[in-house]
Amino acid sequence: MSNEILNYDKVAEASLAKAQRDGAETMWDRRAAQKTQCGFGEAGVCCRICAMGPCRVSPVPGKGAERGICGANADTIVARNFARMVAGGTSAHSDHARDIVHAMHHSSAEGPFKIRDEAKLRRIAAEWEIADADTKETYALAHELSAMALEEFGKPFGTQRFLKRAPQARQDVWAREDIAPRAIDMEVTTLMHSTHMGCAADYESLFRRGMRTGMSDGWGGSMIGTEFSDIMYGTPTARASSSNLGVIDAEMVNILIHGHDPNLAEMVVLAAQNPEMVELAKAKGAKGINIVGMCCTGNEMTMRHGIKIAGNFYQQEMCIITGAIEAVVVDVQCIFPALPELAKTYHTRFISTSEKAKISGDLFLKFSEETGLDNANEIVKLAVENFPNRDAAKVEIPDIKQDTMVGYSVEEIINHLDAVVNSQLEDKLGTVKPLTDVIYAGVIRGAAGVVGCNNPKQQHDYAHITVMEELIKRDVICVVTGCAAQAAAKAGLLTLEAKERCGRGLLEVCERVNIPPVLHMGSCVDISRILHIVNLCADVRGIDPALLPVVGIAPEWMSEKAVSIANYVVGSGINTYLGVIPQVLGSPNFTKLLTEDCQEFIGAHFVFEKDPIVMVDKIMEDMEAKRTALGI
Ligand code: BF8
Ligand code: SF4
Repeated sequence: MSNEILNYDKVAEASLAKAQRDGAETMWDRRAAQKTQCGFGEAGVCCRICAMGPCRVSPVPGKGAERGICGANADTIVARNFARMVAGGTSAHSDHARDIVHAMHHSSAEGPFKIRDEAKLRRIAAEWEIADADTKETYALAHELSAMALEEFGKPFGTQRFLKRAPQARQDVWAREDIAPRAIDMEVTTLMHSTHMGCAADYESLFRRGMRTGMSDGWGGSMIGTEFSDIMYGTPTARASSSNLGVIDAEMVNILIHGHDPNLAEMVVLAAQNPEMVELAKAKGAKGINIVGMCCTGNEMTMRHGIKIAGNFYQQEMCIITGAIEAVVVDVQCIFPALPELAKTYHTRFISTSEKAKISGDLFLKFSEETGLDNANEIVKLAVENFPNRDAAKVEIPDIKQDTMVGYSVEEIINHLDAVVNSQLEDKLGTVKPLTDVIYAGVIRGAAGVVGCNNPKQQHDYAHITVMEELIKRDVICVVTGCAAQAAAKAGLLTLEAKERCGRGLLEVCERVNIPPVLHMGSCVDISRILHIVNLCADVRGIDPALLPVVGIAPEWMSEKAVSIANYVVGSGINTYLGVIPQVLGSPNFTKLLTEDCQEFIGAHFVFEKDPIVMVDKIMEDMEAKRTALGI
């Protein structure tokens, strides 16, 4: 086991030492067992798309086989593999969104699935041009809107409805380059078809089709996921929470909710508030029920309820290793298949709930929109009844937690801006103009969206935190989602006090607007919130977002979803910096297309840079060049 990679993390070392004592296997043992990773796979030049293969071509031109059996060269193979990652990522985000829309379809005044933000329901309905959006009965409108949203996945004609949120200049680029996404399922299907054996072989064409598919994620699935979750469960507002493994409470029944989809988690939180359940917990010797969150489910629940954040992606095993988790409840995505086996080392029950992500080894309890609250009640009861089985000798919870502020939706950021600029006026301005004013005035130099996962190719959280700390020092405001947001929470960057770690300009903005310099905007589907606010800023200024000094950054990404995100962020005109190099270097042509050539036709490009300090230097150059071009 290599601990070198974990030196930066304050909890990992003790946690992994405990794992060894308990005889529990972790990702670090499995990583060591992998030995050296495959160089062909790393370069993206291994193809197993048909059964004549697998074929692997040389990652170094002129050395070894240059073509697979069918004649596909490195450019085609790399481009196809990359495109298939986009298809995987887009389908994950979008299928999650579909589940949210289904839940809205089942919403009613009597049932557990309710409309919590009626104003937003009416706003989106009006945006989608539903007649009488302001007067229709709430649930009739919700059902009409959800039926329309389901069509966004499979409609035979037209493009995604939310594209109109972008300024005309950006919409023109999409039309010209044919990357305005059609129905989401259609984009994924077309891309899987194009990457089938014997279909597209032109690497640039594959890139463009991949980008259009990614766009159907950002402007389709993810945006629908965000907006419809807000309508159903409430638009997030700023609130306090706490983060890191220390939020697990030795005296309570601890339930870890992990995954992505708020449907399940919302019901579990509701069930845990049931006084009967709390009484049962007390009867079993606990002080109560403590729900803690992990990964994007954690983000969804902290944004809306202040649920404590147990940690990010790497910490899923460490939570169980504390010996104090009664149940791990999961839905979809980013869940290690190793968890049920690890749970057996302790008393922990592992409960998977989605047929899309059935993980064998312990209990599968199917969650559905029809029976959601009953399912959640069963899960919470099972956890509570498991409390007496805890082995006190195996309980060791790191005494590390950090206060944090979360919940900065676009609406909440605008509320904060309004509170400062407009304190003298009766009417709210309701615009992001003050934000663009401070950027144009140079008080802050630009804005960065820092997002994505953990990856053992980077030290845990080191790249995230270094990038954020360096940016705020240089007066760049950061917005964060996903596991990057949880890294920021643990490092104390999501606090009002973090202003002391900023440059003078950003410090002043934080003081006046009463915000942290790093703003928690939610889960990974909520990168759509970042897209939205950037486009509102561009709109206010009447320009293409590609001209603004803003960047996207994924310092430690690992998932296919991240590849999809990078594609739609670049497609939206925002340069995107990746701290883990994608598996494309086996094709210098494709690499050049991503890092240089696509600038010509999309107005943005990818940057690969492993060193977070060098990355920030590059970002500052990028932002200053944009400022100069804007004449600001
Ligand atoms: O969607 S950041 S490890 S949890 S993929 Fe997964 Fe990555 Fe975390 Fe959320 Ni996003
Ligand atoms: Fe080999 Fe071509 Fe089949 Fe890929 S598609 S496995 S390169 S024969």
